[in-house]
Amino acid sequence: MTESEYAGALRDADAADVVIVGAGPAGLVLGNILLSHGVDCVVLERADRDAVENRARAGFLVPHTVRVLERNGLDAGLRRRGREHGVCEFRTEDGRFRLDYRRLGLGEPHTVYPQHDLVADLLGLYLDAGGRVRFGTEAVAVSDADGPTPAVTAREADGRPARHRARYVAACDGRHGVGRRSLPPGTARHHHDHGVSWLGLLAEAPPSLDAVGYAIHPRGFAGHMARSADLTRYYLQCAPGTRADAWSDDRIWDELALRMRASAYGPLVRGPIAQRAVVDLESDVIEPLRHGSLFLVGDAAALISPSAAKGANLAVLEAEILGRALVDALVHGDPGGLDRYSERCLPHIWRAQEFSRWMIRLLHALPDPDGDPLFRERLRQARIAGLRDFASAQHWFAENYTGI
Ligand code: RFL
Repeated sequence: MTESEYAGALRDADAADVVIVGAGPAGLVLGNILLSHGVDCVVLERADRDAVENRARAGFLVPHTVRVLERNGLDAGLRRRGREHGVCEFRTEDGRFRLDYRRLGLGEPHTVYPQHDLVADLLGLYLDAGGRVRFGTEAVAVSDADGPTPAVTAREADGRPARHRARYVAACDGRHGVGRRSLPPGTARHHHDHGVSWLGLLAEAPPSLDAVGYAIHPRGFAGHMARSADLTRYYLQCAPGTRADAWSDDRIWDELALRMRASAYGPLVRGPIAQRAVVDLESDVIEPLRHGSLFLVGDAAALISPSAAKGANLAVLEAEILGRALVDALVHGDPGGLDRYSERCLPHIWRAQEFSRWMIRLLHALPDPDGDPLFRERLRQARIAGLRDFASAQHWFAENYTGI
């Protein structure tokens, strides 16, 4: 279909006060909050329900996220199946040390709960409450965001185009979504490529240790994070440009065992590698997060490297701030919260970016074509020794690790 045929074939779909694009953690927390306050909304989601409920990603929820879910009545599944987690173990050429971070800093643990379980819970609650989701519907443009009735043009599940009119549009559709593409020219996107790539792995195997494992090895970083009794996420630093299928399962397990020094500290529990993807460690932030009646939330607002496990937590934080502001505007006639949305979220986003960057520098000697590699390596060693030796550094780490 040509562009003009496409525009000609447009039909008006059902209108809503708020059109939410994307059924990830951001879109579904927002949808549930709006629905519980009687605000009419619809979620447009490109994927089908099965794909949405089975997209394995994050797993470490900070205490603030748990509190948001609790105060909005969204925490039943997490309370039943989530597990508290409060220790990380660093393994380096100098030996290993553990930080019981739940007893440091703010004195709170993470809750380990796989993101796909959280998304399935949020979706079930939203649909049970009468919420509308249009699966298989890809938003292709946001128009009239400057005016009082913006619209989202979408390719519906039957392939036909439709226009969804709204008072407000919440783009919760990730970094490649339509929200970002609909911003006016000149909107700032601050981007940083950290120059490091990880092979992200999901193993059908129980966790190998009772801690988050961070291993620093001359061959590169390796990480271990529990997800559930029979699923574990591992990371292996790899050369940028590596193809995800370049390594066999056996090579992956051998390399993980080597870098995590399994011969000294205990074997890894092996199992099939169920998912693998190369993650280039990148960050970006859009400023501001609002353009007229269009709001960016979650990964659409800011992409953050997975080094400090903050992405899903920021998505939930922003969704609650926007949800409350939309309720104030649409139910109580007070648009002040919408005016402050960007300035309220951005300090949290930048703080998380700073800590994620600090974690990357803790775990890698970053490439610098003009610098002395040994100098940077020695700085990295000094950084981790500081974390091992100074109580003040450990408290700072814990506060940032579980804070948002
Ligand atoms: P999502 O989850 O990507 O959801 C966006 C949804 O939008 C849909 N979509 C569209 N729908 C309609 N029309 C379009 N044009 C659309 N374009 C996209 C998509 O199908 C999808 O359903 O974004 P959201 O809600 O902002 O949530 C962000 C989080 O998913 C993300 O930040 C985290 O997963 C990041 N992350 C982690 N975060 C943590 O807090 N803790 C962790 O331990 C953690 N581990 C991780 C991670 C991300 C990873 N990857 C995949 C980079 C581990 C990994 C490997």
